[in-house]
Amino acid sequence: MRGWGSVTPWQRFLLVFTPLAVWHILFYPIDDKVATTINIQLSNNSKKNEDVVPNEHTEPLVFQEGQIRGAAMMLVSKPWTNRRGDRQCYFNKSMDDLARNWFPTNPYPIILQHPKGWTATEIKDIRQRWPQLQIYFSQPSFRKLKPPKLMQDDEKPLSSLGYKKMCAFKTYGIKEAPYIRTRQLDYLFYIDDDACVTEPIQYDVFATMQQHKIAYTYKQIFTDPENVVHGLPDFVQEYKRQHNNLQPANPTLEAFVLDHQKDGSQWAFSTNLEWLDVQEFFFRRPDIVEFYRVLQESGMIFHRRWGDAPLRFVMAYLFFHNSQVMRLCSEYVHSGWPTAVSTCTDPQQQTPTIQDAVLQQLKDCVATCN
Ligand SMILES: Nc1nc2c(ncn2[C@@H]2O[C@H](COP(=O)(O)OP(=O)(O)OP(=O)(O)O)[C@@H](O)[C@H]2O)c(=O)[nH]1
Ligand SMILES: [Mg+2]
Repeated sequence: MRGWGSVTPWQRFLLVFTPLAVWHILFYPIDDKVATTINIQLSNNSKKNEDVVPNEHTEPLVFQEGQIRGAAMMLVSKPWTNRRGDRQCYFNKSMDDLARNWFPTNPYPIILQHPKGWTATEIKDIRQRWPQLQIYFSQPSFRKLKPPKLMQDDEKPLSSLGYKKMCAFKTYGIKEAPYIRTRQLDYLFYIDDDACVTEPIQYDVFATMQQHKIAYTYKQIFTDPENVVHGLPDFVQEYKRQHNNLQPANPTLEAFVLDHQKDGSQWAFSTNLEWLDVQEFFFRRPDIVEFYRVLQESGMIFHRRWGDAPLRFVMAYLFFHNSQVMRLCSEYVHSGWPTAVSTCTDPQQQTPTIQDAVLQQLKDCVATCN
């Protein structure tokens, strides 16, 4: 056996570096790198090196007899105890508001997601803090959301890869998320960890959606600027052309949008708070599945940072007719944005708008909404 003294510097480097490289490849998954880029780390609250509870642990959802199979779902940044930047709404407040303003009339499970999973300590601490909520924990994988090899914005990325993956996840990747992939849900309330329901919702939103056959519910719209929707209008026209001159399900809304385009910006739903009919969006509609396929193939979420927000808007007029998209009237707050004020005219019932909800809102605010 040779002693350390007889080893060349190059061999010494290999001896140290090889085990490190092997460890890195085996135990440092891609999503961790992505999460690190936006400062998503294991909670400071959990013990160092504490193992996350394995993904397979995901508990089956429990519903009461006859209850609609719906749930709220949130992609959480860690440490969960910290405010992200100077956001007026952040995870702890968002959960407090869910407990106060959503859960009493909408007693559905709340699924917290993180691509790195959750430790037993985090699960215990969060459940202890909101004992009145039915909280589940899951670990969605972003691995299948592969970016193209060379992205068009490579020289000056429009966003971090983590953010773009999040956009792809929210647009079509949710289909593969725990609980959705296994078809345990018919309705989904998706809420970001920096969105807060600040006014009580007095009725069962999923039941209303079911009753009126609503596919999508939203509260707010805004315009996304040209640099992050570059090519989207052409993509939509080309998509229609290549799909037997597809006629939009809501031609009036499409026509209004085309007539009021400004500076290349695009209308978008504030998807930090949205309700979806899961079967419609991900399983029942071959035309929508085809749209996701072509979108994914184009790689444009990665090339030009198209967000789920303008994409959902395009989907609203391509695939849903004018009474399938409902607008909630209750107030909510997102991040550091101005409050999306209450538009409820009947505070007791808080009646949502169903007929031509988007068109009505657009007509009211075409000059001022941003
Ligand atoms: N896994 C993962 N989640 C992310 C990433 N970036 C954001 N998220 C989550 O995705 C949601 C939206 O992120 P935000 O940073 O609020 O994005 P935004 O709402 O477009 O931007 P703001 O206007 O700054 O709030 C939040 O629930 C975040 O926790 C990421 O890189 N990886
Ligand atoms: Mg946000």
